[in-house]
Amino acid sequence: MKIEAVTLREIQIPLVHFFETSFGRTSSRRILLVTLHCEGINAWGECVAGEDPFYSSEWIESAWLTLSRYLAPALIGRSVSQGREAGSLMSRVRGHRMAKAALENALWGAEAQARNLPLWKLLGGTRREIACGVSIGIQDSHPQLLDKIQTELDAGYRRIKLKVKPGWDLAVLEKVRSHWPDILLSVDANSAYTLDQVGHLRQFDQFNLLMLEQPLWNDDIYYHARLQKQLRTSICLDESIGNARDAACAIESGACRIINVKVGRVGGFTEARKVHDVCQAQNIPVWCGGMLESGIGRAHNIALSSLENFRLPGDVSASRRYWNEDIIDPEVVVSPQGMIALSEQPGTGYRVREELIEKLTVRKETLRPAA
Ligand code: OSB
Ligand code: MG
Repeated sequence: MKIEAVTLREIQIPLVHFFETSFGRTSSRRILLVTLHCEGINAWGECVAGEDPFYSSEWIESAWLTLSRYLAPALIGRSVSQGREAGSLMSRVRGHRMAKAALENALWGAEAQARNLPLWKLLGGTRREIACGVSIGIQDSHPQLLDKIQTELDAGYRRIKLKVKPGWDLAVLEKVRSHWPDILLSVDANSAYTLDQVGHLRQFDQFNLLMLEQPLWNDDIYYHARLQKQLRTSICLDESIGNARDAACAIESGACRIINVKVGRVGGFTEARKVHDVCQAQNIPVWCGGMLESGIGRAHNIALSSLENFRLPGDVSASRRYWNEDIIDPEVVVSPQGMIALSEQPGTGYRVREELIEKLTVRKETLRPAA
């Protein structure tokens, strides 16, 4: 399969409802999409870098520049038959894992199409359906949050995750637990606390949480290990895990008991599978995180979630929670039992709606081999 050209584009789409974390509120997304043009196959990838460098140092502008100057040129003109070959072609560039993942994942999709296989099978998945949870952002008021939780429970979701930060934590949890004493409930702090708040964090233990996600610094493992020793609640790491070595280190040091795998955060499917395997060997469950993806990234998350050690419900939920109209067909639907079925179709199993994408596109650049 020869990679003849790569198209980068930015689309803009409003979210159905704003999403607020400890680092800020997002109401509309700017999403960088890539298309690999490979001898008649067009394969799509999504870069999950945000509008701002707040969740990670990568953001849409750094990703665009790195893709156009370095990463796409490293692939264009090359004959590559497997998604896993992308990593070594791009390895000269340090970091920029979300930018790399967009291309690598598109290449895995191209390989699946070329081999006429569902992407999830190519990745080694075994599950025919995946369990879904939801991530609910910080709201303007407690009643608004309780309403949202009720809506998601009614829709069948199997785990509720709440964003927390100082001032939106213990009182919120008390209310939620008094309404729903038994639901599977977790919280995500996105690094909003420090180790000297251990006394405060220990109070989370009374709420029987499935996990406390990324309480401390985004790049830290060591102090999470110190914290985990003082908590009954299981810590889950998200931001801190950039590759399989980080996962091994976090597990060995006791920094967490659960790991959130985001394919963009670790640089693509190849590394995501390695993180999965390291965790599986140590009996640490993983689940698939989300980055408010469009259907293209969402379809990739679904395929990844079919691997065996994705044992907890992920943040992979229905298209309609995010978008009035998704850019794939069919859109992602979640059953009343809170499950998403894997498709038997070759590739991702979702058709990319190119006409709609064209309408949403605000910039576009096609990179071809230098003459
Ligand atoms: O920390 O998991 C996170 C969204 C943007 C950035 C970071 C995170 C999130 C989410 C949203 O929690 C998950 C989703 O896509 O629904
Ligand atoms: Mg998180």
